[in-house]
Amino acid sequence: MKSNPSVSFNLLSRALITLASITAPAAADPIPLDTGIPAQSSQLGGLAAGNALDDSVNFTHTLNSDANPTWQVLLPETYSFGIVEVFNRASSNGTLDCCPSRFRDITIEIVQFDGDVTTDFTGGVVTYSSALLNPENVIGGGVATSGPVSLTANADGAAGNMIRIIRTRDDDLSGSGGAGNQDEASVLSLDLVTAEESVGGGSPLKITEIALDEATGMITLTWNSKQNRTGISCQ
Ligand SMILES: [Ca+2]
Ligand SMILES: [Ca+2]
Repeated sequence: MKSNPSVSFNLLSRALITLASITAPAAADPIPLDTGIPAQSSQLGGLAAGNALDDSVNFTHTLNSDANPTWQVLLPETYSFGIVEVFNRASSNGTLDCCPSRFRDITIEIVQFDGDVTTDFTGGVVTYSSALLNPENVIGGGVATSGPVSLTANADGAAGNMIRIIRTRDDDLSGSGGAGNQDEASVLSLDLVTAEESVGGGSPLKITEIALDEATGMITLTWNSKQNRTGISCQ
C-alpha cells in the first residue's frame, strides 16, 4: 500500500504557515482508459469497441438499427473526471474521415456502474452528463460533408468508473440537411476516447497527521488526496 504524502519543515524559520497554502498542482493526469472494458450497444462487422482505446487511426461502428447507439468503458476503479475528449472516426490524427457529420448530437456521461458492461447501456448512477454536443452538426455547418475532429466535455470532478458516450438518433436527418441514409441518421463511430483526472475539482486535501518535533522545531504534515499529487508552499 502506498504511504500518504507528507512534508516536514522548520517552524522556527517561518513566521506564518497556513494550511490554505497547500495547493494541488495544475497538471492533470491521464486516466488509463485502456485498463477498462470497452463495449458498444451494437457492432458492424469487426469494428470493435476497443478501437476507441487503441493507438491506431480506426473506428468503432454501431448498427443503423440501434435505437440507442452507445459506447462505454468500465474502469477497474473510480476516478474524479476532468476533461473527456472523444475523436470522430479515423480522426485521432487530426484529419476528418468519411461521414464526419455523423458525429453529432453526442452526450458524454460519467457513470458509477456495477452492472454488465457488455449488455447494460443505460444502468448505473449518472454523476455527470454533458450538454448535447454538436447539436444538428452546428460545427459542420449542418451539412453532411463536414463535422468535428473531436468533442470535449469537462466533468468538473464528477466521480465514476465509467465513461458513456451516446448518440441521439436524427431520423429526419435535420443535422445533415436531409442528406444521407440510416447510417447518417444514427451510427456512432469513434476513433479515440481520452480522459484526464480533475484538477482541484475533486475532494479537498485531508490532513491526517500533524507532528511537531520539539527538539528540532520540525513540523511534519501528512495528508491524503485521491489524486495522490502533492504540493506545498509556506509563507
Ligand atoms: Ca433531427
Ligand atoms: Ca483508434
